[in-house]
Amino acid sequence: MFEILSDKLSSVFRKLSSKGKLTEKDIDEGLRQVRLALLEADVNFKVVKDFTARVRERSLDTEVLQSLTPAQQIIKIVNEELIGILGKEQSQLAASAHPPSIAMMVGLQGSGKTTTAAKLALHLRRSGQRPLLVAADNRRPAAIEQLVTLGKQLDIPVYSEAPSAKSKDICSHALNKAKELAATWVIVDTAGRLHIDEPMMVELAQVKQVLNPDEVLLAVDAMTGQDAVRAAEEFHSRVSLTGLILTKMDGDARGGAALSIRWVSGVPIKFIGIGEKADALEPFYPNRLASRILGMGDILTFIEKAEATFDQQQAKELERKVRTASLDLEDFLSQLRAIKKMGPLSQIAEMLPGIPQLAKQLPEGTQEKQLKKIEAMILSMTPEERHNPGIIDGSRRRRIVRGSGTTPQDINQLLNQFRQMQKLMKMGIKGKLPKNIMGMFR
Ligand SMILES: Nc1nc2c(ncn2[C@@H]2O[C@H](COP(=O)(O)OP(=O)(O)OP(=O)(O)O)[C@@H](O)[C@H]2O)c(=O)[nH]1
Ligand SMILES: [Mg+2]
Repeated sequence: MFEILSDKLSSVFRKLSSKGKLTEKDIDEGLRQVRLALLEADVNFKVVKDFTARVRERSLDTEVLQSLTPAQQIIKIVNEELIGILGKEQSQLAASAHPPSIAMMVGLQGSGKTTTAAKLALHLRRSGQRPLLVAADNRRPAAIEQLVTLGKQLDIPVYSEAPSAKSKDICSHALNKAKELAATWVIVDTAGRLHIDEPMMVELAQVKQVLNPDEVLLAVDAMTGQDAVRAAEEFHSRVSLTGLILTKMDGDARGGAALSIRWVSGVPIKFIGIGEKADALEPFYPNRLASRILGMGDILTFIEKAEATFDQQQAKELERKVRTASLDLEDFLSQLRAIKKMGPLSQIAEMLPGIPQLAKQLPEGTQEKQLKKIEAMILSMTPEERHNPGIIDGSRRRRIVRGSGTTPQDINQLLNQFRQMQKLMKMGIKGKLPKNIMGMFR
């Protein structure tokens, strides 16, 4: 989503870095390009203005200008200010002191309320909660059915009534059900409209009164750009939101909504939706998104995913190997398999520094095939070759090609990738990568 913006910003920083000492003129020229890049990404103009003014003021500080690496200082400032407009700290769900805690999903039609309600329930259950989903969208019978089906798939209870019931009644009955089930969270799906209108707001206000929710979460479609920002402002003024969930962040929107909505509406972004599946929901971290935009890769998110996927034993062993830089192709294969379990490769790749470029070169849908090929090649190697790929010469390569049904180029590519990875590991050992990447296998 942030690729174009990210590319443009990198090129501005590269130019600044190549200059060494910077003058006010250099900074203004750099900032002019930053401003254009942000506007092109559909970021709200007020946000852009405020942001560039702050970066400019801080960059012109003599300490920055006279430092040995002014460009890097400026990148640091841009990073901090980006985090600022994205909301500074991570904003968590507010749980009630007296469970069940109650979250009400609101949003325009098609913004992702129902899907997100189910995702949220799954997220909560994974963190040890007992969620109950409530189908209070009685405008479309299919909407109730949709939530019931999602609940069945995830094995999460759903409270629903006939479509003729009033949503506020459904909600009050659902609260009884929650007590009966000893649920710790109640997540209520409500009806959307194409546009914000009076009947919807009246209904939401009624439901809110019955529920007295701890969280009123607006699902906003990140693909709709500044319309999403306007919707957030309006919903907030009518039903007092406690949080935003930006959905469809996996789409190819330019990112303007994500970069403006917190600043304009004043409501924190709590989660982002990154796919249609039930586990495609992530807590929102302003600092991680900022470093992703600045091309530093979202290492922390990656680590969390890795932590959830690798098992402990395997993790310990890998950590030892990373520490001693004795990773071999066998490990490479098991890592690739584990990474695949974490989600689509392109999504994972986007989170790693330097890899987004690489990910772009991977044609969509070839990942599965690619992995199979890699598997076949590694399986066609002798244990010695897997352990010490350096010994693979022309004749060994020909044997592997025959055994795996691939081409010599495939083998070379694999060996190159492997060498790259080893280099990365070695850099990590020398402390060039953030310490946290070492925690990835813990
Ligand atoms: N790619 C992608 N699709 C999403 C995401 N969240 C929701 N969707 C899709 O968006 C469509 C609409 O989602 P719903 O959850 O039904 O939206 P809704 O707000 O409940 O819609 P109404 O009930 O009609 O108002 C569905 O096809 C979802 O699969 C996301 O994060 N990424
Ligand atoms: Mg719905």
